[in-house]
This record gives sequence, C-alpha cells and structure tokens, in this order.
Amino acid sequence: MHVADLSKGMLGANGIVGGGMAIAAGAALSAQLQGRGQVAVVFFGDGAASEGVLSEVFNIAALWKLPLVFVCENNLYSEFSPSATVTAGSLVDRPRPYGIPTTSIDGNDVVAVWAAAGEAVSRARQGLGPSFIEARTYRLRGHLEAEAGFIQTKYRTDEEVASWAKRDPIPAVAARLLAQGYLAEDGLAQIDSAVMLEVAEAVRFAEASEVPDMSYVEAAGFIRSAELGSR
Ligand SMILES: Cc1ncc(C[n+]2csc(CCOP(=O)(O)OP(=O)(O)O)c2C)c(N)n1
Ligand SMILES: [Mg+2]
Repeated sequence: MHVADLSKGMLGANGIVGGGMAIAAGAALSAQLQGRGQVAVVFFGDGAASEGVLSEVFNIAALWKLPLVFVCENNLYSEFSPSATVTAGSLVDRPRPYGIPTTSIDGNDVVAVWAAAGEAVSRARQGLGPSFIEARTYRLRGHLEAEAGFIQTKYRTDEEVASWAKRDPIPAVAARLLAQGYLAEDGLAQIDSAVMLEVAEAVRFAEASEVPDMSYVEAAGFIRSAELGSR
C-alpha cells in the first residue's frame, strides 16, 4: 500500500482494500482506446476479492474485452482472519461465470508466475480480454511489523509459518538456478551483494533526505489543485 510511480505506469496502491480494481479497469480501457498494446494488471488479496467492486469490474472487463490481468495473491489471511472464516467457495471459480479464463498457480514459484503472466498478457494483447490468476502464497512476516505488541491471541501456528518459510520463493529460485547450472555460487553472491548495496543506498538516501512538507504533494503533481478546479 501507499506507493506509486506514475513514471513507471504504477498508478498507485492505495489504502482502500479493493480500491485498485476499478482504477485498473479504467487504465485498461485507456490502453484499449489508445491501441498501444499496453496491458493493465491489478494485484489484490484474497480478502479484497470479496469486495463488491470486483464483480462489477469482472462484468465490464469481460463485456468490453479489456486488456486486464487480475492477480489475486491468496496468502490465506485477511489481516488476522483466516480465509476459511471470511471467504466462501473457491476464489479461482469466481470469474468463471463472466467467461474470464482463470488459473490457480503456486505464487511462490517464479517460473509458474512468469508463465501464467505471459499467457494472460498475450491474451490481453490479442484483444481476447481479461484473465484471472490466483497466486497461492503466504506472508512470512506479520500483517503489520508491530502486531505482536497488540494482538493478544495467536492467529496462526509457528508450525504453519515454519512450513511456508521452507517455500520462500527467493531461496527456491536461487536453488533452481544453481541446480540447472544457470548460476554458480559466486554469481549468486554477486547478486546478493549488489542488492544489499542498492538497499543500503536507498536507506542512506531516505535518511539523508529532508522530510517533505505538504506543498511537495502538489508539486509532485499527482493531482494538482489547479487541475482539480478545472474538471
Ligand atoms: C475497504 C477497506 N476495508 C478494510 C480495510 C482494513 N484492512 C487493511 S488490510 C486488510 C486485509 C486485506 O486482506 P487481503 O486482501 O487478503 O490482503 P493481504 O494483506 O492479505 O495481502 C483490511 C481488512 C481497508 N484498508 N479498506
Ligand atoms: Mg490475504
């Protein structure tokens, strides 16, 4: 949540669960009208999949064959509520009545994600409309970093977290690259240190930067007040 980079076509995560779905449909319509082969992708959780707006977006995206890919990251929890207590039926079945092709994949398998995404994007580019991907995954950290300080009851077991930790996608892809001979140990170590350096530099930059004041929000131009006035 709370990140955006319009220069990269990233229109903004937002604090309203499910808030991105209709924004993505708008982006997909814009891509379709401009005919530049762009495809909109919306990422949301298993909890967000029960927001009513998703049905509306399924309907219009299927009807207008919008170039839109739905990626539902099913991590088995909505905040601290297990899916079984808040989600009826199977998520991957929900888009079917709209005629939207759906697939459920191991979201911790980078190659499976790449393949499913490739298929969905290519369908969208051919004018065949939206696709739905359920990526089964897990979050190894809390919903909030501070949750242990205020949640009295445990909402998942240590065994469950430990079993998913073994399926962490990053070591898994590293092991695969090694096993298949695409990388040797030193190549992997080089990637690790380059990433650590990049992160350290980002932290240094953030800490050395001035705290922006409110006028910066307008200057950054997400929505300029002058534009708002003219709409
Ligand atoms: C409309 C709305 N309702 C409730 C919340 C509070 N809230 C924030 S995250 C969250 C859970 C979302 O669960 P899920 O969609 O599964 O996403 P995850 O965090 O598991 O990826 C809730 C209920 C919110 N931000 N917006
Ligand atoms: Mg979730």
